[in-house]
Amino acid sequence: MDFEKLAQAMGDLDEDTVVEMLEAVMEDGGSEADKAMEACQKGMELVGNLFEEGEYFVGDLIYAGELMTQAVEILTPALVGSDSSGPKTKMILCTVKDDLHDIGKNIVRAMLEAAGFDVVDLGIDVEPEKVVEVAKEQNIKIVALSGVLTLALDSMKDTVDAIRKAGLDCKIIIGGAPVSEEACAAMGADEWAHSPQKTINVCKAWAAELA
Ligand code: B12
Repeated sequence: MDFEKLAQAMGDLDEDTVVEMLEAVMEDGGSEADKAMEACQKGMELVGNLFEEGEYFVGDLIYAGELMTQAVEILTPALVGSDSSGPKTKMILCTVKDDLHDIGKNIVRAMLEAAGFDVVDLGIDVEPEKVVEVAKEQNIKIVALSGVLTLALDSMKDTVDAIRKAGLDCKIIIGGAPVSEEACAAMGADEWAHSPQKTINVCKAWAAELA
């Protein structure tokens, strides 16, 4: 499979080629689904660059979002695997306030669920107070915050502050393109990740500590 071609087709928003190539990837059960997902994300970067250069407009971003969602739906069965033995640990996942991007969050949710977590997905543009309210009500000890915009770092910090101020004993992981070790340290989160796999490893270790 020519993954460069897939990334380019994604960047060109060429739905027919993308779907045809992804279906070909899934023919053997999806042994190369992770590489296909990487190529699709690379394609989204191309879209982002063209948007910055003024070649693409918001309508193209919306269409890119729909195409990426379709790609994720095709690939997810092969990506998630399943390891849902044992009791399920409940956790919160959401995209933080002022950020409407949810494709990455949805991938992380599918993978956490397949890894055996009971994920309370609060959706997008979620106020810090909502996270605190649900964590209190449902006695949740693990919170994962997603954000794609640079601005999301401020909302993440507000959410971490609100959780700490409420005195909740929660472990917090932040994820998405703008997060980094420095951002994590600066806002007082417990961990950060770009890849869903790291999130799963970290949350599993926390769940074991809590058990
Ligand atoms: C599709 C898209 C949209 C769609 C989103 C649809 C949807 N349902 O999500 C729509 C049209 C809504 C949109 C809107 C906007 N967008 Co937009 N969008 C994109 C685009 C092209 C792709 C995003 C995407 O889905 N990527 C694929 C997913 C799979 O990747 P991901 O989100 O990074 O997630 C992965 C990891 O980050 C990680 N991850 C994600 N979440 C979490 C959480 C945890 C806990 C962990 C551990 C890991 C993790 O795992 C995922 C899988 O590997 C990006 C370009 C890019 N390079 O990403 C721009 C981009 C993010 N958008 C951008 C902008 C500017 C906007 C707008 C402001 C445009 C406008 N003028 O209106 C608005 C903002 C709206 C808002 N308030 O949020 C900029 C952000 C710039 C910045 N640094 O802040 C980007 C980078 C484009 C660019 N280069 O300019 N957008």
